[in-house]
Amino acid sequence: MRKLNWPKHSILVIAIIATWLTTYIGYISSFNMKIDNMIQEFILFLNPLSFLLFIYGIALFIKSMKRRKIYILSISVITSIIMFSNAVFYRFFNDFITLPVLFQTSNFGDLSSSVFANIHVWDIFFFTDVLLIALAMKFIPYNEQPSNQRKIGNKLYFVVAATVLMVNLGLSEAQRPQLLTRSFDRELLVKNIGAYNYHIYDLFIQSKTHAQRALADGSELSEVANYVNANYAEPNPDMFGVAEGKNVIMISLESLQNFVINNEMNGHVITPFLNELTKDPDTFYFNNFYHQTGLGKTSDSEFILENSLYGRNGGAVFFTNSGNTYNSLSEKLGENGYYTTVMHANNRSFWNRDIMYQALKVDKFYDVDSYEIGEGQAVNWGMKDIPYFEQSIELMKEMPQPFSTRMITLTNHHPFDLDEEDMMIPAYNSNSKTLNQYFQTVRYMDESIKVFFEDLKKSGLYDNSIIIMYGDHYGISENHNKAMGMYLDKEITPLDTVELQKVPMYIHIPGYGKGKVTDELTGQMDLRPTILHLLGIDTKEDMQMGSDVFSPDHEPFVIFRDGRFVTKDHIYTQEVCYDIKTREMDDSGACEPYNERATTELDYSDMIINGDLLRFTEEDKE
Ligand code: GP9
Ligand code: MN
Repeated sequence: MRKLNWPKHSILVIAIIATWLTTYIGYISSFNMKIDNMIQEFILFLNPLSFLLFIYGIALFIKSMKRRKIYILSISVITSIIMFSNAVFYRFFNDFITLPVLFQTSNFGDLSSSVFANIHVWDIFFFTDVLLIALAMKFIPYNEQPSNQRKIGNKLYFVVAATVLMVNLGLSEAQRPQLLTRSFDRELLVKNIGAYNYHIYDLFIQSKTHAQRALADGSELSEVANYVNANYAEPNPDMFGVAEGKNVIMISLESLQNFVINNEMNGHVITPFLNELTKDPDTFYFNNFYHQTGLGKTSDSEFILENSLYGRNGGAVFFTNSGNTYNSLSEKLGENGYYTTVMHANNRSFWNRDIMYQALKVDKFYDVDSYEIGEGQAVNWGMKDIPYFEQSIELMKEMPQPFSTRMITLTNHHPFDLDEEDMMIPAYNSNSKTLNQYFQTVRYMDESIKVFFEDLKKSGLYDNSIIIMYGDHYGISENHNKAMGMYLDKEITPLDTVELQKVPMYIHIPGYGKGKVTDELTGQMDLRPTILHLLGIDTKEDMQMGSDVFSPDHEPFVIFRDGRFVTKDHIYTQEVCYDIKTREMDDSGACEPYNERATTELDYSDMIINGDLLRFTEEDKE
């Protein structure tokens, strides 16, 4: 055979290309990732490259040729194993591997046997790169002559690698803003930053959590418990148990803010059904109710409802602390004979729900696979709310009773796109397309709730259920203040911005007859104790930070995740205390005691979560 003169570093280049292509072909053949456009397709193709350039690039620093070859080959084996294990895992769980699942295997039943059942012969494909690299090593001489140019070459190499990473991140950020800070979905992460970078990211998040947990011990719990006990509000005897034994339907109203209720837009009623409901004798409507979510958005609202604890400051607690022990609303309902469920027609891994719901002891998660999305039944983020509600009722009929279900709506989500046939009112006419369309999707959501109530009555489940509905978080951010100001006919101040965080909350008890509109100041943290008390379930021993809104001792005080707060008379924002009535600054020190309490409460909540302190109460129980 004629001896070819292979260029320097041929083996390295072959290794990078072989693993890159194997990974990419692996992506498209073994994972069912939704790609919406050409840019996303390109990102998917590009995303393994930056990691591979870096990791294989380390070989350039290894002087011995033999070791260098061993290193390159080992990397190809490791990357192949990573892709192979993810593919097998995906067949079973429709999700990518995250570290907590490796430690939580008991939750998955007999994982090992299902793993074997999910290995296919053609999975050998994931090792194609290893084979190619081994062949290359056999036939191509890797003879690098030492030269002065080497250092410059190495530098240039890593500049290229960094550039590829930047281009990759730039494109991803444009497609999915806040991807890394919010880390909302494993599939999105893999699609954008690639499987390998995702695992590094996951390792980083999980080890941070792990370290904080390791440092905690049970002694901190008693300090928190003292605070919680001191703030416990006895249930109102008139309300305790009014809905005992009934099914509980909790509806998360996506991005619904309170300003649309009982309001019009250019002469069009925005929420006719929800407006009627405010006057309904079976309904309590809370018009002074705040969301308390942070970066975790919907998932934070779920977390707050389940635990009456705050989400985390710098990320989504659904991702960072899904391995914790909780004493969730679902767990508590389960202990009281309820079949507990969540219904949401989205990808199960979104917000890490599939993993977090196990920690929250939700019996069953009806995700997108439980629904049939027919032609024209999806828009924007996925299944439209009306068919979603219709199909959910059918699923509910099959549930053992009493059941609890948390229903998470989706259509009224940024960017508030809607099909023409679902637009029941025209768009608004401000400079913000987001706000303009918002009114239309809110109107659609209102219709979907009306349909839900009607169908629930037809199903026969209505009389034996209570329905709690609440907005999960804001829909219109401060970026749209100008348009919002035009709609509300005033300039939006920081004080208004706080008040715009009000979301509607309804408690509907069929046959109750004594409902009313109430302006009691309350927030999502109060939902858990309120609901449990309505069902006649005691919460005195629970580590929760909110209090029953019907209790005579309920304190009107709402703390935001970022430290802003609202009291009966004051709002504290941007480190300024405002008088709500006069709308002026109040420097009499009226906010100070509350400020201290707000900091303490947020700190205690963080302590519980970061230290996984509730695991110590579990130990007590045993
Ligand atoms: C997705 C839905 C929306 O499943 O809950 O999440 P959000 O972006 O509102 O947090
Ligand atoms: Mn949401």
